[in-house]
Amino acid sequence: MNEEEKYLFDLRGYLVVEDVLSPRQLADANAALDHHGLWEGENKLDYRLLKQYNPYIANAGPLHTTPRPVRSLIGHDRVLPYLEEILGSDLRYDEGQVLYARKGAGALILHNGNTPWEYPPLSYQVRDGRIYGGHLIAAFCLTDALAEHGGFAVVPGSHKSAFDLPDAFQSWEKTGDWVTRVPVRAGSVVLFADTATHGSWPWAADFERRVVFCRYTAGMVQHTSPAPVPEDLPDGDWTPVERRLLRPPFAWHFQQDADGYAERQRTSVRSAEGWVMTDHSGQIIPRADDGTE
Ligand SMILES: O=C(O)CCC(=O)C(=O)O
Repeated sequence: MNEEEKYLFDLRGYLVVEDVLSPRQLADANAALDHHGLWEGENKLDYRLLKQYNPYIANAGPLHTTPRPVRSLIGHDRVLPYLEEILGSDLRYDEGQVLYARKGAGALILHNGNTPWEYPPLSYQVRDGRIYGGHLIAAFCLTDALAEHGGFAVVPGSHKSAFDLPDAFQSWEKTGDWVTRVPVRAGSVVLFADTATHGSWPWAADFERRVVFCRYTAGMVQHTSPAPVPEDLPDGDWTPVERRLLRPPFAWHFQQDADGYAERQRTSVRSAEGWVMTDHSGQIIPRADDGTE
């Protein structure tokens, strides 16, 4: 994340990263999502979880059990550096799904915000010049969503708001310039802090809207249950980075076996050698050598 991106992300709670997907990646991902049958009441792509609020919008997943190349977005190398910077390099993938919407899909209520401060490990914080995003969402836009089409809605700055979102704003009963449209071209990613108040504008375009949502947390945090693991898709052909991203949450791992006691720290997605034994002897208070115990 360069200086300008960091400034904007901190200021607004979201950032648009353009042209993340190559034309090939975009075409392949869209081809894999065609012929889903959802508008005809079918589930031709065999999604295991389907959340269909109404006949015009569906959330399908879980993402990590879908076929490639859609599932490959979880560890996309253009997005990982942003995630690592904000969540730490031991981050984990927490949950994800494909959003399909067609004309007629109404607004999704505005939700979340810094207040009430319900989940400290998931909240947005800045300490010593570093952003700690808590719960970060990468929305891979597989179709355009320009201002006239609708799509992602956000209240910029609300990831730091000190007061509750008023009910009439949440329900869209009252709207105004506090809620923003975020026009995006297909292939871009909207990266946003889950604590930023967000929702959807009604979908007004004649073409189908498609977004792949990948949600991440710091390595010791879990937002959604059950935690996704590689075993959910035994023939998943997971890459080493994906396996690390799909590791259940923890910070430290204690183990006693024939080789003795080992204490391991969660490793970064960049560690080629796998788990690394961390020497914590510095934490043990040495015995005084004056004869006293
Ligand atoms: O339509 C969007 O992009 C936002 C969807 C959303 O708010 C959500 O999935 O929680």
